[in-house]
Amino acid sequence: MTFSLPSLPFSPGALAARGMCQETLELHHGKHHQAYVTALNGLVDKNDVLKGKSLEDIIRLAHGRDDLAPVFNNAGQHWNHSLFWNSLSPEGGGVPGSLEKKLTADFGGVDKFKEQFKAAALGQFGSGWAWLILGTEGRLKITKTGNAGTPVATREGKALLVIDVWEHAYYVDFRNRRADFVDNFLAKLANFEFAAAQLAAA
Ligand code: MN3
Repeated sequence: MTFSLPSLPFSPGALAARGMCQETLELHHGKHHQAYVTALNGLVDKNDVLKGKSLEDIIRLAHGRDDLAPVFNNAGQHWNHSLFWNSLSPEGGGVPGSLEKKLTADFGGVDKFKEQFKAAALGQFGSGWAWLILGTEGRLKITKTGNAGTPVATREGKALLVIDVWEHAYYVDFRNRRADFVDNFLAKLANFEFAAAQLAAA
């Protein structure tokens, strides 16, 4: 199987008025994400065991194996970024009623969810990701992963929403201010409609 860069679900300039400029998206999607896809294809092409396998199977197979660390890193980054683009919206920030109800049941309210999500995003030392996940026991939870870490590898549930906290995600728009980037994401960019749809489909 050859992997390819998914199209953005919006035009690259569509988020500029909401705190993520076109340059950020052109670099992040067109250069960073494309580089992970290109590297992954090159690695899979040389490995008969991985050839033809799904992205999820490749991630799980490579997880924890030193000899397949480059495979894991590029496959994880491809999967994580593909979810991240869907976690952004030009109409982001609004929480639909169905998701609000579940966030209230599992976190005590939307604001409490946002506080915990922000704490995870800021508490991730160095590069990584913060996640809203539907756990296997049916409760929502927040996790964080370093570098290319992904809940696909650990099978800890279904990822509903993710924020990329690698510096390349926010340096053009917010410089070193990760907290402002996370606040802006939650207020203006987060595609809670997508998260609600993921939840409904689970
Ligand atoms: Mn990134």
